[in-house]
Amino acid sequence: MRPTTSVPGALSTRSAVFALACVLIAAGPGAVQRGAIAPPSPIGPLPTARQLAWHELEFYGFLHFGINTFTDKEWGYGDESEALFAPSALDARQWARVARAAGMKGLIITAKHHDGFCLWPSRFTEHSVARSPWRDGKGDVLRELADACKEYGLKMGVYLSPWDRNHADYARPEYITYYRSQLRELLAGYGTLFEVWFDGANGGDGYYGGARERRQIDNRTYYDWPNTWDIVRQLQPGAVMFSDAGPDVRWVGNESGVAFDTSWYGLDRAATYPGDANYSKTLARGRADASDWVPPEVDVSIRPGWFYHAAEDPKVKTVDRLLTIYHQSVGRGANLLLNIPPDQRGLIPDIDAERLRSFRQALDAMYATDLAAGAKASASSVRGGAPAFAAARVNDGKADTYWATDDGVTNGSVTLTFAKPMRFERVVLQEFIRLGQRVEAFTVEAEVDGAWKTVAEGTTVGYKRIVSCEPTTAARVRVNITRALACPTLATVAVY
Ligand code: FUL
Repeated sequence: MRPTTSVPGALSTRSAVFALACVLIAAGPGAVQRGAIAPPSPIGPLPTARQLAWHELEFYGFLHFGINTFTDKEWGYGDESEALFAPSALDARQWARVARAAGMKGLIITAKHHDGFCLWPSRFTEHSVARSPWRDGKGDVLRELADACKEYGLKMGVYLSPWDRNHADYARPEYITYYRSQLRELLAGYGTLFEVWFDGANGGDGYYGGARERRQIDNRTYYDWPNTWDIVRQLQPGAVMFSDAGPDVRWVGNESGVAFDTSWYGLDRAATYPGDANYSKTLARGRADASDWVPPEVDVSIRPGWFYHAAEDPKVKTVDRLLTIYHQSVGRGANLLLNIPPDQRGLIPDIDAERLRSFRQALDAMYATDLAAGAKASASSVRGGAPAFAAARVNDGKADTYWATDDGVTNGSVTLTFAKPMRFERVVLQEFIRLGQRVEAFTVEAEVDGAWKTVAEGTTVGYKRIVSCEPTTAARVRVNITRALACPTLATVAVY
């Protein structure tokens, strides 16, 4: 029967929807679910699930450790005797404790550096810990690290240098088979890995099984990367892969601990390859209109070198320097991979460990109280007028709710009103990156003595952006998105 309003007692479909809407509105804003007003359409390249999980890590450690630790070098030639590897007190649990106390979420270790020496007893070479005096040749650094990471709740990653100055077959096709066999060993043998690190340094002179010569390879073709990457996808589907050019995480283009001020996650993967000499100059900064989501990782050492050298003990970076690095990496939407090299004992030196503890304390003190929590939030406009996208989503403590504007509205502002004037010097912003990176420019204003004053400004936001200003006391703070690629989203505005 076709329902009509003229039949008493019968409800048309239209009026049933109307009645339901009345019930929802009467029940208050909490009852109106997102979906009533559609979220913004995603734009540009988008992060995969494994990349989203990676963004959330923000900060983790790098362990450069191996033959170089005992020869006082940065790059071993590949002819070093395995007998040199003799840490007197190696304790991976100490590494994990230091990392945890520093607030790191994981550790990535040089399972094999350019010299070819393996920190695990690989079945495919004799150039490994199995031939060293350490633990009578029965040790496995990777195993000990995996156990320690598990115990201390850290994630683990591996660095497996493609360049191998020890291997006789390097630069020949046979070496690729060897490299992949080693990779499989690592991927299958040590539990879940969060990141696999493919270094860009390649070719040149080396021992090469006694040949002692110079060998060049073609970066673009020799490694046949797509097929190596497939192995990682098969054996560790949750792991991101780092290289100069991705595929999941890209190099930031320098080793001094600084991400670009304007930092887009987009990179045209097809336009580059690991070891691309032009990469730092042209591609490292990312592009708004590129096709792939490949966010930058900032790798930097707490010391001048990557490996431990006693002579560098007085040169461990200061807390101030580490804080600057943090703000120029995590504060610019990149992740921070901070190298903390173990010494000849196989321990992270006290001086580094102490520095990291002080760094963490300083950071925790800086970000102890978010003044935005509990502030009243209002916005210039709200997407569809819907509570699901209201200003209050920026300070509800949830990363998966966000303020958004209507389609076509590419600027707007969120104002936070505190119960009383508050002194602050930092503002943290986060976009809801599942919908893409959208913000191109923003300013932060404070209402001082009744007048709005710009205290900070910036360009891209992405997963996280931290801007600082002169210490300012104000009862109201306003974040203006002045330019965006599409209607902007803000998941977080925090004030410290
Ligand atoms: C570079 C390497 O050559 C260094 O030795 C170090 O491992 C650094 C992280 O990457 O390309």
